[in-house]
Amino acid sequence: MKLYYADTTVAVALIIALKEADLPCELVRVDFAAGDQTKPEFLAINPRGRVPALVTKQGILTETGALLDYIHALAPEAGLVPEDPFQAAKMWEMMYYLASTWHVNHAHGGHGERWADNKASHDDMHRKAPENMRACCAYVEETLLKGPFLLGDRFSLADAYLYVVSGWLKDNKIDVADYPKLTALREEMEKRASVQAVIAAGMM
Ligand SMILES: N[C@@H](CCC(=O)N[C@@H](CS)C(=O)NCC(=O)O)C(=O)O
Repeated sequence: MKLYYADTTVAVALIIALKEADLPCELVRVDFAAGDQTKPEFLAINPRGRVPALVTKQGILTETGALLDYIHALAPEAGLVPEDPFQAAKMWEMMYYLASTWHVNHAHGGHGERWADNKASHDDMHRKAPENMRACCAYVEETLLKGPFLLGDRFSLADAYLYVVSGWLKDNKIDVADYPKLTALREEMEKRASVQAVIAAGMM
């Protein structure tokens, strides 16, 4: 398998999950600063110009949630998804929330051009993003996150996802210390070899 990723992006959650599952995978860094995600070579992999993209023997897969589920399916013995159906659904609840709301709210802060053409509109979205991200943090902190991991004492795929996207809060000038459970999750994650490896590689 070959995973296309860029540093600090949601694709790093896949790298953490691959390490947790002990699955071999070639990593291909897409240089966003050089605009490699917009070049024909990468668009042939993912025409939307986004990471992550995973090349498998059967074809190419995109979308973080689908890829995380694929990693679990390849290595169920790693126990990255709870066996209990309710607990598994709680994990998916967080992952769908991160994909559909957290990630999208964050993107409004720096990628207003995806939704509007006028600079004034981009500036307005940029100003509004911290408020929306604070609402996301409060919802995760007060409603979803049990602590220290999402589901309590056991690690699951959603923790890798939340760890990576909560690293983006500094872009919104939000101090994660304002959210004690989120802070505890980040500390717990940073004790894991998988996370230490991505930090050491400069991916976070
Ligand atoms: N829905 C996709 C979103 C992927 C996505 O937007 N990735 C960002 C990085 S976090 C990206 O590739 N951005 C390209 C760019 O900014 O040009 C997923 O969850 O995998």
